Amino acid sequence: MTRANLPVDGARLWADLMELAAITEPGRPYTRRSFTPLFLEGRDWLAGRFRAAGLAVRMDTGGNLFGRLEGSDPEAGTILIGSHSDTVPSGGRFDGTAGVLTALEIVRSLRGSGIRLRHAVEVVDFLAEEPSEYGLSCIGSRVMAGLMKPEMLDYREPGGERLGDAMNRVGADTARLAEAMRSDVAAFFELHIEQGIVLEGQGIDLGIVTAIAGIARAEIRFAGRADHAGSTPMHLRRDASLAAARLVLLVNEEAKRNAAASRGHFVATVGVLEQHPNAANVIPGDARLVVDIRAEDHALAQDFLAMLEAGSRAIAEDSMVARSGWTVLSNTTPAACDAALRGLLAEGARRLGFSYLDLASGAGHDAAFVARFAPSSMIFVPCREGRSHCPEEWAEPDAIAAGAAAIYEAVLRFDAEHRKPS
Ligand code: HGY
Ligand code: MN
Ligand code: MN
Repeated sequence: MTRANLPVDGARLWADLMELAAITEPGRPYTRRSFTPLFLEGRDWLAGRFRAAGLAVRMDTGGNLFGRLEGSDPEAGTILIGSHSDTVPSGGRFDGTAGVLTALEIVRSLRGSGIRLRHAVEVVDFLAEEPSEYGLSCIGSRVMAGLMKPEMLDYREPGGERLGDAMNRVGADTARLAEAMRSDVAAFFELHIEQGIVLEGQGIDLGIVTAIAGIARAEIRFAGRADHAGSTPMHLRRDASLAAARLVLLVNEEAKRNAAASRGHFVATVGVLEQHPNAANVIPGDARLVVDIRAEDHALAQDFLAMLEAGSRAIAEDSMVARSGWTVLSNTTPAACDAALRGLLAEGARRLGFSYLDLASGAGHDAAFVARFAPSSMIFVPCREGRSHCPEEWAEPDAIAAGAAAIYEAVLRFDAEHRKPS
């Protein structure tokens, strides 16, 4: 898809994307994990780009980074555009960063064309959207939505650091999280790669997201007894890995059953599977699993959690081990995207001559948390073979520019039409 005369500079945007992608762990591209020195290096780079574009740079108490361009009407409120700059381990170059950098490109293009909106426009890089080593995702947007529970700040990463301390270390202020909550956001737009195969498979230029699946994550621990793998008779073993393997099977079988139940999008997997001491000739004494559940139907996800709680207890008993831990790490409801903003994105796509499709998101996004406090919308661009969360992740420059242009058009239209409720 190529369209001449887009209102944004696709080449400049692409150059930014590749420059930020180069800030990665050299040994496992593309990795810029939240709270790490590399993440902070990426943020410094972003802040520099925001300043170079003439934006006022600040960080809120939730650790979110903003670049702000004032509007002509201080009563009009703020149009927020952005995503996240942290990655999964060995992730891609576009998940999150495409949303932050298209936001920057949109503001640069508005300024470059001499357009002064009534609304202020803010580019945002939300803190730690990906599930971090502390066991929680969407940290910055969760704070903005007022949904960061105090006990979550005590979550610890394997080295023992508290999440709250890590947040303060990167510039947040966990003693003043409430100050990050906003009432001035009139609209939020997030561009993201689809991380699925629908758009590419149907040759559609853009996806307009209808709803974002709810995410539940549960941590389960089994405690058996480490013993000699060669001399311990089978009937005396208390093998934690046996219980773990049975739980993986249970998750897969029950998720497939739910997915076929025609109650909307439903998937689940065991994304974290650790056993200790993880040595060939030692019967694993301990196992730790984190189950990731996505559902459009919130009640179905709650039923699945209840099944997991009972099922893991039964598996432990049957495997002669103890279930030594059951924690629901997070449990968010599905989020609907704002119908009026979806209409503006569709109109923008039409005006630019792009095909588009309404579709739900199985992936979680900051937009789901923004939807708790402001009208929130997302536009998807195709990614090659639907691949994401891997170095093979790829999106075409023209596709990203098209998504940026559709948001640009929607922002102009929103600014012209939206009057703050008196
Ligand atoms: O896990 C997700 O759904 C998102 O990519 N963070
Ligand atoms: Mn992701
Ligand atoms: Mn993402």
